Amino acid sequence: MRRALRFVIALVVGLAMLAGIASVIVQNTARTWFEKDIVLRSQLVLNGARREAVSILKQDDRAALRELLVEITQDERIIAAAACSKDGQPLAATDDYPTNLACADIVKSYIEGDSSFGKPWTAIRDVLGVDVHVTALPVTLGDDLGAVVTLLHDMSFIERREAKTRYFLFGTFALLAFCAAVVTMLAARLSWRSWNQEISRLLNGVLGGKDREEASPEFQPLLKHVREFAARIAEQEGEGDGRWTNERLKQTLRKHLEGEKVIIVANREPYIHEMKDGKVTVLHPASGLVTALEPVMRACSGVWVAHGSGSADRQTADRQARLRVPPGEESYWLRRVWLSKEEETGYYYGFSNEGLWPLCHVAHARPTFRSSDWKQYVTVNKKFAETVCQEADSDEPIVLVQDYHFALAPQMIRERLPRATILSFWHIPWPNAERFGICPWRDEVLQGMLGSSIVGFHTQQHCNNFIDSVDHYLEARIDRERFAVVQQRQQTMIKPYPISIEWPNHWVKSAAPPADCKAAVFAELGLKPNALLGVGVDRLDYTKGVEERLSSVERLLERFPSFRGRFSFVQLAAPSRTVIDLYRELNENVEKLAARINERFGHGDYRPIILLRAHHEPPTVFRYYRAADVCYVSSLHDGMNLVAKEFVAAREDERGVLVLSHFTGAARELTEALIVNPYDLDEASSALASALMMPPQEQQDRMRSMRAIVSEFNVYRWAGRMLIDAARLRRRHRLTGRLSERITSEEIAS
Ligand code: ADQ
Repeated sequence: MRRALRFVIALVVGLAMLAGIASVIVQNTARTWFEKDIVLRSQLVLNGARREAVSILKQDDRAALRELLVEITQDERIIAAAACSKDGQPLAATDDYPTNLACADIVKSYIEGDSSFGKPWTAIRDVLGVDVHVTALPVTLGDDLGAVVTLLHDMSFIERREAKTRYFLFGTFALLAFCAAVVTMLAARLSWRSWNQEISRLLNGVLGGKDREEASPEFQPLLKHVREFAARIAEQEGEGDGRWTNERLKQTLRKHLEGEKVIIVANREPYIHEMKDGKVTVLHPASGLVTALEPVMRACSGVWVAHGSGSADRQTADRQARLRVPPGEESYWLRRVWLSKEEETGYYYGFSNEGLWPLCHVAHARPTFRSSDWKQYVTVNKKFAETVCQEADSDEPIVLVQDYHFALAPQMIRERLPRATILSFWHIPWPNAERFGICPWRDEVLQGMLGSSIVGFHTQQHCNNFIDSVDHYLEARIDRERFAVVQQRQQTMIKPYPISIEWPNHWVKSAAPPADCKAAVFAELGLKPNALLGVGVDRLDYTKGVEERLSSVERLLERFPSFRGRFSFVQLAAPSRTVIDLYRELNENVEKLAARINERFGHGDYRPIILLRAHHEPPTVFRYYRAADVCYVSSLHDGMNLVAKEFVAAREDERGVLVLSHFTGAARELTEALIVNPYDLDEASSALASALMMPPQEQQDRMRSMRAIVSEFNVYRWAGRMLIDAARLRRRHRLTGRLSERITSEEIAS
């Protein structure tokens, strides 16, 4: 529609210019015609009086001549007349004849003009500030020129007619422009709707496997491309068509990787056992990585190697630090790794979260690198690499190394298990080469990661940045066509795999209907039934833009007073990394900011900001997603952001609006969200206002389209694509391995 509008504006401007040009042309042509008309009229008038004029001239009766001229000026447009002798002397003139049109000049001009043929001489003269048309005509006596009669015409009627013509012309063009605009907008609207319907029908047909779907001739080329594209994707994904599910992921593992056990290495464990009031409780950590990988592990079985950080973790694991999870379902092993206080401080809080985390996020926090932290980082990576090797039950296991906590582990595992298939996934952004160069151990970090068979990022941009960093700092061959780094005989593919969430989502399945969730949340928060609710769900991390988010709510209430007393924003904020000063400061700042906004706009029971600073279990988080009118994800920089996708998954009712930061990986996929720059408080507050006022039909259209994306591009697809790529690499390595073994044995034999 915006394009149609642009077209209409261009059309109106074009027509206005056309009207201008047409008006000039018409004006000039009309003026020439009118002037010719005046001359013709003058000739006619004089011809009518010619006989009488000749006789008067012969008698040299000047009084009669003047009377004749007065009679001639009875014509409504002739304003004055004069008769001059052939030698330029005045013979007679009407009273109004201007003195500045002297007979001498007129007769001279007439004679010097084309008078030999008896033609009139014409001119436009200024008489007392008014344009007057002058026609000088001959009256002959035999062969001799008896006199020159000058007739003056009023030209103001020409100007009046020109103005009328201009007015009419512009009116016609304006009407034309209006009709064209209406027709264009209608045509755009109708064709947009029918194109949309046709394209969705065709895409549904192709994606749903109805390959024989009939398409109208103009859509045939498009359909051909879509089919080719779908076939290419299906080929890339290895297996037929249809949606990725946990079952399909299991089959992929069985078919392509011969049911090989998958070992995941991640800092965070999926289930943390905590001792609370003398009782052991299980916690699901607030972590995007866990949210994404846990369903994958439930589908693949295998082992999850993680730091055992809970206060009751030791007592719930066996002597090898292992236990079956999920509680009650027991589909895979959790292998806990015990870390000392110094190891945790140096490796986790220090090098990982004070060094690499701020290095990789553009969120205005300075990275801190300490050699003591680096030492612990190396030690802990070794510890995890050893644990992986203990857990591997073949010499070519499939290892999924997760995130920036384990940049060195891939190379360490490779040294011990050269035939292992190691997939590393970096869950946060990768900075540009210049920024990455800040890290004093940049070469070691890169070298460690290049022990992987595949290094994955959320976006192509992060892959490009990684390749550039390798190019800047290491001696390696970059194969830009296949997007791979080659060092000696080791090749590492660099590929984007945008992560997602499970679909169908088991937290959604077990949640109450949205209306019940809304009633429960409104009762919990003491909101009035007509209140409007916004939600934010985050670890309290400076990259998530929580301060900017609360300030946008403040700006909304400043700019749109109708929301005061009615709109509340609930922020579920899980305290995170509070050992680090910056995070403690953030906690305090957010609390102060919320209090200030509440002070400013709150009254009675009404609080615009409701800050629930705690870890919440997933059923609570999903209840809030389902109760909210709007969810605002305002990250200043985020690899993907799964909160956005969880909100979409939670809204089975196809209601609610997602306002999403442009600086998240998710913004590239969820284009039907209201995408904002979280730093621009005016833009963000306008988006919040639009979200709160959005008609239900538009909410449904946007939500439906985002749900289609998240369900299609779910986490099983993410894992499946990586595992299929891994299987391909394994096959290739086995073939080249066999080939080189054969060559070596033939060499030995000869
Ligand atoms: P995170 O930075 O942890 O992940 P995100 O992707 O938003 O961020 O996931 C957060 C998860 O924690 C969600 O599942 C959410 O429900 C949960 N959560 C948040 N706040 C909570 C709270 N108060 N209580 C309970 N649960 C809460 C990193 C990267 C991301 C990337 C993921 C996955 O920073 O960019 O999307 O990994 O790759």
